[in-house]
Amino acid sequence: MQKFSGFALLRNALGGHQNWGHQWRNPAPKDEYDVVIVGAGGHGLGAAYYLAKEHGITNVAVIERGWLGGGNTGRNTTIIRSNYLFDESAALYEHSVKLWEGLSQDLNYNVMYSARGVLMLAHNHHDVASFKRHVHSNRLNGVDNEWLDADGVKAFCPPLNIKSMRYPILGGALQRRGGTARHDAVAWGFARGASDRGVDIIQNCEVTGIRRGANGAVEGVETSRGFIRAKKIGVSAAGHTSVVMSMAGVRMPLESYPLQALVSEPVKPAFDSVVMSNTIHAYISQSDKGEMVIGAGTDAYTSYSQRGGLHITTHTLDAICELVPQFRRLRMLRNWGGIVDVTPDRSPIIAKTPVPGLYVNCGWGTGGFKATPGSANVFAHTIAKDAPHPINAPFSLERFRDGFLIDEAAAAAVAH
Ligand code: FAD
Ligand code: PYC
Repeated sequence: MQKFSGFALLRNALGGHQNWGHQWRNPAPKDEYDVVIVGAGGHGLGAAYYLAKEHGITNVAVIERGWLGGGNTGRNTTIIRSNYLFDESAALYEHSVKLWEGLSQDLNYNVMYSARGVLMLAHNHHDVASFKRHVHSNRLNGVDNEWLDADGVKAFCPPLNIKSMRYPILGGALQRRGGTARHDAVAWGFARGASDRGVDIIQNCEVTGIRRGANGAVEGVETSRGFIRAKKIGVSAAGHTSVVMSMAGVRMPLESYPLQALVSEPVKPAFDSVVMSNTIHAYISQSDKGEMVIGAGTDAYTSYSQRGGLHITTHTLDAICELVPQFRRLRMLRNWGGIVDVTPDRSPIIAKTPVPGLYVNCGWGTGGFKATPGSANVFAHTIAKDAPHPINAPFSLERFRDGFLIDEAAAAAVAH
């Protein structure tokens, strides 16, 4: 694999940047693999990377119906944080943040992780009580989070209007280690690292069926490029997980909704943190290109179309204009949607399934980007060992049967 270093940059600059090699191979599918992963988003590619790196399992294919990183991985607003309420979630999301902190070095690929602080705003007394509870719970779990009063919010993020609005800001919960990363780079970095270790990434190849043998175990996947035999199959298909799992006869406790985001025209650096408000349905940060990255809550109806209702985004822009009045004259550049897979308790499922050899990583809803390295890491463990890692053991399918729910609706921070 071509290494990125100061020296390599200099050498390639002298050559006019014409000599960089391809970052991953583009092979034809083999007849058989030890593991097939369905979905080349960050979670699927990351699982393949950790299967190869940590478990020595390299006869792996990641099968993607479109292009790698073209799903929610390439459509999200890149917020990273681990300020979830329950012990199980804190362990999972904090595992991920710790991996983010060293990911660029691990992959030798700059994922542009920027710990610029994530501030969650409180606009009413319920918000204040709820966020303070999160702060205390997080600190007990060793996760950084601090309460700021209204003046503290203003000092941390001066562009915010804290008083002259319908729901004034009463305070906020700040996780300073939270922030953002470059979404495409995460997919590309994992793809590069996995491919270099022997993983085949097969793009433009749709999984259309899952074949099971007489004993019920998986035998392989039917695809638009023919049948591919596999001893194990890991499904990481986000909004289309229910569709793929139904191919094996497994009904999932998931609903799929559109979630929209938009960006403004690029402007000079004006907003150096991430601010979220669940109560008035808006969140905002500034990308490295200068665009304001803005998002809303989910649309109210289930759908597989990667677009949503215009009234959702206009409502969010109303909220942004109240929060940061100086942005009233910004023009919006692009708007898009992704399909997010939501569980009844707003926590993910990373688990074995009732079908031998079939594993699933889904239910990330509006919040799985932050979890990409951590989830991929424990999903790889689950596939390799045919047993969950202690971190993802609580995130089983059976919890919906047995009632051990992990209700993170408040920490999801995006209304859905
Ligand atoms: P994806 O990247 O969607 O990958 C799944 C892949 O499976 C897709 O590429 C798809 O094409 C493929 N696939 C599906 N069906 C098949 C098939 N039959 N055959 C082959 N391939 C198939 N999370 C955060 O933590 N922070 C945020 O700020 C944030 N903002 C968001 C904003 C928006 C607008 C959206 C839509 C989501 C946001 N999320 C956020 C959620 C986050 O994007 C997702 O949880 C996460 O990216 C999921 O990653 P993934 O790899 O599981 O899925
Ligand atoms: O989970 O932090 C999050 C998030 C922000 C925007 C969408 N999801």
